[in-house]
Amino acid sequence: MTKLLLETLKGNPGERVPFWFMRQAGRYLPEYREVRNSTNSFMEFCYSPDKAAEVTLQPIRRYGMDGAILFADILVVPDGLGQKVWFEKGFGPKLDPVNDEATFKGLSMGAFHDKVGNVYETVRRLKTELPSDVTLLGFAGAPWTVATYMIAGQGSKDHAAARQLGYGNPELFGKIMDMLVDATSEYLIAQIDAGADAVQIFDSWSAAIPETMFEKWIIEPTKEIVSRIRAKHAETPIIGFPRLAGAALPRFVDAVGVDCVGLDTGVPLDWAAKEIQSKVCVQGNMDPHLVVSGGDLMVAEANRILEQLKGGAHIFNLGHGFVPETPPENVALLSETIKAFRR
Ligand code: 1CP
Repeated sequence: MTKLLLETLKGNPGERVPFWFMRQAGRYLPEYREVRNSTNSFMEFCYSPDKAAEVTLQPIRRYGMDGAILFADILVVPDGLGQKVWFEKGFGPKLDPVNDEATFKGLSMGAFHDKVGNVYETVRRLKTELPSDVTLLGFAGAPWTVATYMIAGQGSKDHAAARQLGYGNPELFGKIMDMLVDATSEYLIAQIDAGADAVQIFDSWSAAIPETMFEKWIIEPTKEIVSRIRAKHAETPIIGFPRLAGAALPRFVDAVGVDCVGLDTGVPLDWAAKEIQSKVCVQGNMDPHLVVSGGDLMVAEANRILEQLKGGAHIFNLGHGFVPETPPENVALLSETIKAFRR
């Protein structure tokens, strides 16, 4: 059976616009919370193929998305490199910070694939369990975004610790980024080997970076990852998502060579149609907070997005992930609205 989402990524859109949602598996679903509550730690959950495959399938059963995103987290990569990573209830991720030569020495690729191998097993299971018309998406965080957590030891507002290390000790920062390029490339290639149809690289924190640093910290490492993936899997589409990159988006698309780019909620769509969709597939960009209130305004916005991007390849998605307070019935209405649209 043809996979509409995969075909659209390859530049062959059909009449219907394919869709999936960032954080489509997550706390807004009661069946997710049930599985989540049956595990001790979030990392253990990511490394449990049965549970991770189950929560990946849950939203597909409910809503019939065209794409299923592997359940895991971007912080699996630092964990695989030997950094201590854990999630604290009500706080979010915590890591033993890597911010000097001594802490950097604790990282290595040595045990990486053994440590994260259960994620590849989740992909293999999903490959056999998913309906044949659903595209299986693998993913990883981009080096810059993952480095912001590794260096600060937690999520942070302005990513001050990573920026300051990048400026103040470019040699050490460069070593961290190089290791992330190696690990992320191998990690994504292994996901594709295991059965992922396409992969997305999340650069959630690429906002407000000076253009010289955008080139070094965002474009160069992502471009290198894309070229290493292409050397092994030339046919597998790659989605880039440099969130909040704004006017730097066309440069990102041209330089990195992605097949599709995720648009965050603030990107004006007439501009995106002209400057980006004329070259590659675009994905996005409904405000996740509008799905909390739902109703006529959500339906009207969904139809506006679909209309504005109907001239080329478009995958409907959010501009960022669902928030936990999203009512599941609003996701149902949004899904039906997208399915009813014809280009
Ligand atoms: O207890 C829980 O259930 C925690 C919520 C949660 C979930 C559902 C976390 C913790 N991670 C995930 C899964 C996840 N994370 C997926 C797969 C599920 C899906 O999308 O359906 C994906 C693709 C991610 C990616 C991820 N993790 C990103 C990039 C995308 C984005 O949202 O910007 C980032 C930044 C993370 C880090 C992370 N993981 C979890 C938390 C609370 C955070 C911190 C976010 C922050 O700093 O604000």
